[in-house]
Amino acid sequence: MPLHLGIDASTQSMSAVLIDAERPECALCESVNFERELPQYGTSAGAVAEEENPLEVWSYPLMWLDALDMLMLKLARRANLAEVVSVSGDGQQHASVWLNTPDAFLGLDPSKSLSQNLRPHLSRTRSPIWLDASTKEECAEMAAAAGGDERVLQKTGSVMTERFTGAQMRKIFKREPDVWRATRRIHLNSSFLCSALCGSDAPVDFGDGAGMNLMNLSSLSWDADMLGACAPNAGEKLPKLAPSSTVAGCVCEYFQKKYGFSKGVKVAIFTGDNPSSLVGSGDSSAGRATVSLGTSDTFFCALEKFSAAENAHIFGNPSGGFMGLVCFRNGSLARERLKDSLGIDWNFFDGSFESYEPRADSKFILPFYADETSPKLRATAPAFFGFERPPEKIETVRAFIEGQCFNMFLQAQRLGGRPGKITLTGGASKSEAIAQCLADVFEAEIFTISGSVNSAALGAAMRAAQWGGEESLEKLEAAFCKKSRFKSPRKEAARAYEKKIPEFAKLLEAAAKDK
Ligand code: XUL
Repeated sequence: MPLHLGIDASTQSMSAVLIDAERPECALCESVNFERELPQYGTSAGAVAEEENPLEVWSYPLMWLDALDMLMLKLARRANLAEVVSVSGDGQQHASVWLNTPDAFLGLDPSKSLSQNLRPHLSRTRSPIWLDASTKEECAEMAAAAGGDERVLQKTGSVMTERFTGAQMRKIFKREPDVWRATRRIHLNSSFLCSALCGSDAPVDFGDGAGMNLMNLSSLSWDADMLGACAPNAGEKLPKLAPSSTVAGCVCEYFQKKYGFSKGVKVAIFTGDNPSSLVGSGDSSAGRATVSLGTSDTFFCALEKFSAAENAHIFGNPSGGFMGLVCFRNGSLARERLKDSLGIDWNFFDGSFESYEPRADSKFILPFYADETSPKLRATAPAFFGFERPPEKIETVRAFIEGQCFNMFLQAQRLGGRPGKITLTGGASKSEAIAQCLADVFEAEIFTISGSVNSAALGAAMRAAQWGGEESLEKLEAAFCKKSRFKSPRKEAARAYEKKIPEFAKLLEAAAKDK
């Protein structure tokens, strides 16, 4: 049976899913949790924050390599890896890996571990990751050098963003000149792991490359102005850019000898975790969107054309074209704080839309407990508007959820189009209240994914099957992205919200101005 392997290198763990396109029910999943299974690195949920400056957050490339060895060992115990015909993967976006040579991956020795093989080639043992927010100064410098925020947005699909790799590279160039000089290759987490797998220097795909503020989304190449704004010789240190459909090579001898892979197993280049989730959620084509409700909430959707949008990030869509992503900092943590402050439980929270008929009144909550990124505003507590008396608990919950959904709708609208179908994923995706409110606010059908496979890892396995194994995306989506309809929009509620949303937008705008 030809099997396709997807590897998802996320922040807290590395997971694998092995699929057979003819037998979708038999997907095999394995995972390595960084904090628990690789305690020697001392990470907390896969990351380390600097004690004196918690804005600085990193992880360890050697830990990721140890996890890859561990994951392969676990897989080899449960499956015959000689049956794998193609592999692909994805990684947390923005994280950079610093190497003293692009040839580091050649001739990996199977008598040693991956980390032993590659340790001598790291010019820096730490990898700044997406949780790092320490590059405010470098963002300002790069924006100024490249002609201002708007120009950077139009070129790279995002304004200068602290966690993005370009600003992180500039920071290391400024503060660690020896490291900068010694470095001849800067990989992303995704292209680094792909390189290890095929034993050669792999390209960065358009999906993950767009998360660096260095790629020009019109020409799909490294942008000379952005590279110039970043640091001297930055371009020479980066891998090539390539479409996500590129086959980088074959699984190298290291994995053949150690874990039983066959010769000639194709490796489709890795992408970022969000682009991979777009594929794994079955939302690769325009007109649909995914809402992931997690620590922070994200909204993302496929876009046919590149069009920059304020507060959004545009990345390459692995299936062709682009994708827009909006990230909301006040997600599950904000909902949890509301629940705790009201002394209610999740059943009360989730049941709050049962027999609720929204009216077009002017009662609103701006649902932010902390500074928000979309839109950019400062906040420490939710703000109440239009309530004559302190609201009942249930009223508070409803207005809070409405506030989150109104904001998501307003920010998502900037990406153009209106999704008729939304797939809900993430921890809070079972919430009846949030699902109903999203359905009414977006006037969209809400679906949840039937299987329990993590959507990024599944997307990676689907990409392996598509580009390395020649399966069609349509067939893969029909087999692996089965969804159930969860909630439908209600006409009356949608009409009420149509009136309320412009009023909410004004309150939001005023709050953002005050920042
Ligand atoms: C996206 C982002 C995160 C990471 C980790 O811009 O920073 O979603 O990809 O999941």
